[in-house]
Amino acid sequence: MLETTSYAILPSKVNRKVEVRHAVTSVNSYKWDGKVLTGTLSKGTFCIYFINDKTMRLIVNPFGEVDTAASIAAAGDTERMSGTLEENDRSLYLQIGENEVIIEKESFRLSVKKEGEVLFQTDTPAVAYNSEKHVYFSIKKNPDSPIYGLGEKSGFINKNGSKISNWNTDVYAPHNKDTVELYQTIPFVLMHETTKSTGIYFDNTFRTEFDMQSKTDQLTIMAEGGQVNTYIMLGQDVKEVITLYTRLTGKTPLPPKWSLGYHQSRYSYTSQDEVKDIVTRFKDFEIPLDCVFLDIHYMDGFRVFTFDEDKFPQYKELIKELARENIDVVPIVDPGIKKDVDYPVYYEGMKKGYFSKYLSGEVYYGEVWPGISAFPDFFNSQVQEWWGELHRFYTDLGIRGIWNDMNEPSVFNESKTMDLDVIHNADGKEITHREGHNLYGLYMSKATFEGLQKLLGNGRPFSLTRAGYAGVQRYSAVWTGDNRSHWEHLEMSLPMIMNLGLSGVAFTGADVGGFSSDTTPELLIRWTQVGAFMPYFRNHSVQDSIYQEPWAFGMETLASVKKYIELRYRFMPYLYSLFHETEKTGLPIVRPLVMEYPNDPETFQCSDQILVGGQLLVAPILRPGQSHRSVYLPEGTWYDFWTREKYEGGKYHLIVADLDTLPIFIKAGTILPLGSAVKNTKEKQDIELQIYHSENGMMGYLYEDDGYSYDYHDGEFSLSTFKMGEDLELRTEREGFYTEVASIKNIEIIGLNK
Ligand code: MIG
Repeated sequence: MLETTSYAILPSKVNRKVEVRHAVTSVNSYKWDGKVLTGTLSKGTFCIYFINDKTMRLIVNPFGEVDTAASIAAAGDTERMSGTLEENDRSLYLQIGENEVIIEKESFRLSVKKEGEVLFQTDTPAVAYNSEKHVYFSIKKNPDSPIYGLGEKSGFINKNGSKISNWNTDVYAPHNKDTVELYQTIPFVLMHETTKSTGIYFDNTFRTEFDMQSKTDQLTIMAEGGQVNTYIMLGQDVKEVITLYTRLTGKTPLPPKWSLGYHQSRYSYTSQDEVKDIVTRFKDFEIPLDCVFLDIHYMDGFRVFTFDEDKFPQYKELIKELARENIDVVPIVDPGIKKDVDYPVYYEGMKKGYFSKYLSGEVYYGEVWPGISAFPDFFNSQVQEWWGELHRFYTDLGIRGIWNDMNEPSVFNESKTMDLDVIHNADGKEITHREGHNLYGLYMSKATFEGLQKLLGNGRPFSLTRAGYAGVQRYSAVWTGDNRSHWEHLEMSLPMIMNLGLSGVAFTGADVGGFSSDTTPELLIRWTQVGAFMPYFRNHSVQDSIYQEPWAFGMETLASVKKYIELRYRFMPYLYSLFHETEKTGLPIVRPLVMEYPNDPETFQCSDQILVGGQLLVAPILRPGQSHRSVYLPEGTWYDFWTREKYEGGKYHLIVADLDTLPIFIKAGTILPLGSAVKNTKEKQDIELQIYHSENGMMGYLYEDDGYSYDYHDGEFSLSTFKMGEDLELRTEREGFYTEVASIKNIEIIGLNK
């Protein structure tokens, strides 16, 4: 209690601990098999190989043999490239592809060069450890260059100069710059310079810390256990590093189209009547809607895979009825299983030994919503299958999407989570919770997504998760947890979403309107404007807060909120096409400016503007009472989406944006496919092509398929490429067999002769 007052900083409380680190040096022996270099050091062992021309794996285990198995996250670690090895008194020289790796034998300092240029360099000592078996890996960094990544973190986009740790944590307290441990762990950073980008993926699931603060020219990564296990990606720019990183950890699969529509949620809509009422209002006000969420109150005593039949007596009919109106229902599913022998999920889980246990074999119990609960050991593939199959309860009702919460896992106790000495059984490999904690959410997402895939047959599932680890994008969309209805949190959501995207997680969003604390009409409008261009778009708020559905603040606010929900649907063809691109390339939907303009230092720290895909720039108002803001438009020509005014890039502009206006700019040369007004994504849209004139030619894409099935894997898609040159003739090339393509109803060239 007192710790939250000035008592926390009493002089007598300062306790400067001197930490002793031991360096790992000298290559004592080595073995080269033509692809993999292994060897012994002053303490422990090391291993180096390349999985492709631009990705090197370096493992150092100061305590014994290196573990070379690829983790669940690093699923793309399958190849080993061949090379040659040379040696002199001082160093080992590995030539692999175009890379020269130089390992100084005495210090174990390592660098990678290409055509004489240093691409990567460790510091000395490169590796160290301490008496608690923490391991340290130090590399050189440029004091002035930005560092991105680390997934879901608070603060601005550039992390250089800060110290950031990773331990999946449920944080209800207001998130701020110091709240670095949130729900996700993605131990990956991208160090960017105008001439090159380097990705460092530290694939160690223990609690980790990235220290980019203590020394201006050094990045030290610490893990509280395990080994130094890094993948170093040598890219020429940001895009290439993300491509390499998502080749390793996986890409975001194309989601069902309905999951890209507008979703309405609240903790909680507590009865079937309330759910119906919400949907009726959307209809009455003619606001597009794709999905309503059911938070924990739908359940019988917070038992997952049940309904409260007092509050939802006709839940089966309810879901069917909404399905007929093309509205999906997504229920929440938490991992905690109520300790109650009359509850079949608990009974079965106990009988089969599927809950997480201590070494003694005793089940771990922790308190969450349902009271004392047990926690499935998702690390085990039998448990994953069992869990997946349990979802038949939902899919039989017609449900096609699941929301996973509390999967850090969050427990109501002092440590906020499971005991660290619980042992998870990853198919025979036993790991402590201390090591596996950050993976719990990832494995739950895997179980959920793969279970739904089986149950839905040929349908694409939607899964949304709060906790995760690197690679989570393969299974789930991510929302950024319990933000608040604070302007600062609206502002922070931009760099947070951009850094998630730079860390491979493309399908993301923050609770629109803010989750806890009370929103205001103005904040709701501005937040809906931003939400409309986020990969995932859901309005959600906490139980005792003011209601924040689009109509909650009267007709004027409603009109503005509705305008932006409608705009989301107008941009749906562009967005869906982008998701298709993401599945292929791994590149995010929402991008920082630096991704498209890597040579322009003006973009390096831009936290308050986003690019949606490569051509659309959104510069929202993020402060109350403001109707003007400065907007940086990178090189080239840009058009204001609303006024169609032309702007020269490479400089700042003062833009006027009253409460009803979100500044949106389209790059000259873009062919933008927009869709006609619809009630939701299940209705077919007509297409309008807006062609933003450029003397250098114009181009755009439109990806279409049935929006739901996997038939597109078998060619049932249509990818149209539109091109226009000086003759102003529109040429269309089409790939794929999908025939029910939308009709193009209108083509307009913007900016001609202006
Ligand atoms: O706060 O299920 O982040 O979205 O509404 C406790 C209730 C648990 C946290 C989630 C929030 C959700 C809430 N949950």
